[in-house]
Amino acid sequence: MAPLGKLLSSVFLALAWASATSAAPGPLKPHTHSTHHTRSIGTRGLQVEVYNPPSSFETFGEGLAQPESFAGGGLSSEARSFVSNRLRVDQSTVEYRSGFEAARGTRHAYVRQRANGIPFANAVANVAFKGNRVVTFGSSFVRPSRIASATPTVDLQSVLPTIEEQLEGKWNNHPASLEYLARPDGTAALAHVVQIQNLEANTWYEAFVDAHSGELLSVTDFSAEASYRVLPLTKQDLREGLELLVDPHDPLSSPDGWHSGTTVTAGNNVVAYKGTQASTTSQSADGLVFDYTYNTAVAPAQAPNVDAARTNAFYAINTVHDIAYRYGFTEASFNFQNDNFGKGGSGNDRVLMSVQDSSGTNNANFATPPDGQSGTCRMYIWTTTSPNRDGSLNNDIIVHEMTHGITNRLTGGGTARCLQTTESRGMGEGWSDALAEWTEQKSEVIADFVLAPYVTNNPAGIRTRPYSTNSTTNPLRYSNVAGQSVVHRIGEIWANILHNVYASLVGQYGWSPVAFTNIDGREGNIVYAHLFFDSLALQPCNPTFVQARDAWIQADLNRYDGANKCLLWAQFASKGLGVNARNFVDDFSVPADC
Ligand SMILES: [Ca+2]
Ligand SMILES: [Ca+2]
Ligand SMILES: [Ca+2]
Ligand SMILES: [Zn+2]
Repeated sequence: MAPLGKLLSSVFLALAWASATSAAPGPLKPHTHSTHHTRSIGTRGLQVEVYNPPSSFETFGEGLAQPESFAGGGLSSEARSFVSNRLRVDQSTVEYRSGFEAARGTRHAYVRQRANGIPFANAVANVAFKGNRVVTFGSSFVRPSRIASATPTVDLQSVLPTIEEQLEGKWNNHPASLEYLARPDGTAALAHVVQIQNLEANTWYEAFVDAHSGELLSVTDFSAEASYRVLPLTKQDLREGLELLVDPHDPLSSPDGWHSGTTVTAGNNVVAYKGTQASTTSQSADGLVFDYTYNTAVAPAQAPNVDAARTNAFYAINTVHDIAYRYGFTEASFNFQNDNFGKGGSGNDRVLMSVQDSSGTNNANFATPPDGQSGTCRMYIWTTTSPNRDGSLNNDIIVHEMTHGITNRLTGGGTARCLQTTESRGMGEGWSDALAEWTEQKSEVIADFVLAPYVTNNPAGIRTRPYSTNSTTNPLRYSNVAGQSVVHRIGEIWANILHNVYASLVGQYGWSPVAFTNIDGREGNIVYAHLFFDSLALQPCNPTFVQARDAWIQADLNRYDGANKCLLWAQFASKGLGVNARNFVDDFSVPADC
């Protein structure tokens, strides 16, 4: 039995709540979306219902003046005074937990409910002060119908093996604690709180174990990962095999994740769909699992292939978004996002990724309107094989298309009007091939690159020649632009020049396996990507080959103090883009100081 004092404080709490003002949350509600979440755990699909009491929230504009008696005690004291007064509960039931002072003098305090000297895990409140006035107040404090005894009758050690077995992990030795847990039936349970982790499965839970029954009451999932069966971006196409990737999003580039609260292939950066934007792929299991295999024996449009296609397209566009973000294609530089998180640029323009689009075959395209309007990518079925093949399982096609969006937005400041001449559109095709090639490198080995051999089942791919450092394999030069009006053929000339620039930089500085997320390395593939993105924003509207070359040279001066000037000139000049190149007449000379 609990000591008398503790019983009294429980009684006091219940009475206090009976006279609470409208500021307090109302009676506990039946099951609702905002308070309950059923979590499926582990390989056996254990169902655990997680409950959080409803939160009230009030905003006070210019703020509520606080009584003089509250002031001057510091944030902890002021917050506890306000909360206990506002909710009409004893100050001993309000425990200060944390706080900080933000920009412009706003002070934030976080408190939690306490009973019998023990804190609640899920009954909390937050107060913001501006000066000495309260500007907001949120609370999920509860009015329990019954509060369990503060003294455990089941000790943790005796039930730990069962909990570990249920959660398919092990206690990670983080000290266990004792907390109250507000329950959906209106009672407050006493819980042992213990962390259970499984390093192999990448799971990490905080378990709430009833200290009087030993029952697993609730869990906190620290990992919040998502998983997708896809072609990692370094793989070219389906022949290399799908893999289940866990949590591939880059938290710097996509701070709100890829789904923005949905459980389908739609989020802040892209919606991947077929037919209508509502026709997305749903998670295959709770917890943002998108695990769809691909059956090569049946047509792309047949299950499960369309789900595999939407999942891979969603993954690939998001991944290119995240990589490009690191290298400078951000909200402020006109990227594709619905929510720009207040970081500049125009939002509401995530990529609309139409998978197995019915408007064509044997191709793909990307339409780039100005910043603030969604880019639209149409991916088609390829019909030369039986069964047909799907461009959405060919990563270099997806990256090629997404790169059109990047180059059209970064050149000329987001107007989408600055890659419109034959020459600049041609280079647009080249940048798209070149970035696809860059993403599919797996080592420092420089190999010839063939674009999209899978969809046509043709080892020669869909361009006239491989991109190569061997000028017999690929003899294209600047002068080949003359008289060429097919933009993809012009693109091949530019992409082959960039292939040679890439090869030279990697030969000089080596290759980083983490270039997608670590942009600070000095390896050649990272240097290349920086110059690639930097030059796009520098070059003029509707650039020529000569101007695009000059933008690379200047980008290197800006970022690396010109450390690579002569390396770059050597590669450009080797393809006829030397210092005196103009009007599609080759020149092989480099500056005098190189
Ligand atoms: Ca995670
Ligand atoms: Ca994550
Ligand atoms: Ca935008
Ligand atoms: Zn293209």
